[in-house]
Amino acid sequence: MMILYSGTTCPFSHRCRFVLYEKGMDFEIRDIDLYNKPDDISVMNPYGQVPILVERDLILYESNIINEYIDERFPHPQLMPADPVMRARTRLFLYNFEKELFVHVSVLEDQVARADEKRCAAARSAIRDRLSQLAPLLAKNKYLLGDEFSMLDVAMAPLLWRLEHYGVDLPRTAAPIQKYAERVFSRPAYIEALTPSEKVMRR
Ligand SMILES: N[C@@H](CCC(=O)N[C@@H](CS)C(=O)NCC(=O)O)C(=O)O
Repeated sequence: MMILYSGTTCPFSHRCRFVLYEKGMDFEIRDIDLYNKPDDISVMNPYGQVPILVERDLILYESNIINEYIDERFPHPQLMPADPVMRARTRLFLYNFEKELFVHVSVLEDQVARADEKRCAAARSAIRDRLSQLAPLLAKNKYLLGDEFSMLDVAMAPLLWRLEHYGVDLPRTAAPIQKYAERVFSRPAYIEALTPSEKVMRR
């Protein structure tokens, strides 16, 4: 059985919980207190971070790597596109999201960095600008890749859920993003994957 070491408010762990529930297989989630990390976290992940996935002698970290493994191990419903060209494009998008959005999310999540108001303000404004660029795409498409829900939606959802919590206000022109977010948030697996601390992040 797969075991996921997860932070109850961690957006990256949230991605992996979302995929586990989408797949509907047997797994165990172990909540990790990030203010008092057990020693074995740094043994399993040299960067000392969650999420971590353990399955027998396989230990994985990095949310997108974990999610691709779960997707290949349990192919239904398939979250990475079947076509190699689309798969490659999806990986590139995932990479862009990390470089252009989640690098700023990490500032807002980091216990030291988030005490620096200037850094946080810069992170909020970068998130707002980059997300707003997705509005025209989401005005046309049901999901980030088109009609089908995919790994890109999984990767993005935890950030959209936390916008208010992070103090990021989207401009009015970003209404298609809010509509898209509600579509993803209404998925049964999304609701099941939320921890009690995440449930109260949004009114
Ligand atoms: N790039 C990593 C980021 C993981 C991450 O930043 N995890 C944070 C919690 S949200 C963490 O474990 N922080 C504890 C620490 O760095 O000591 C991923 O996608 O899995």
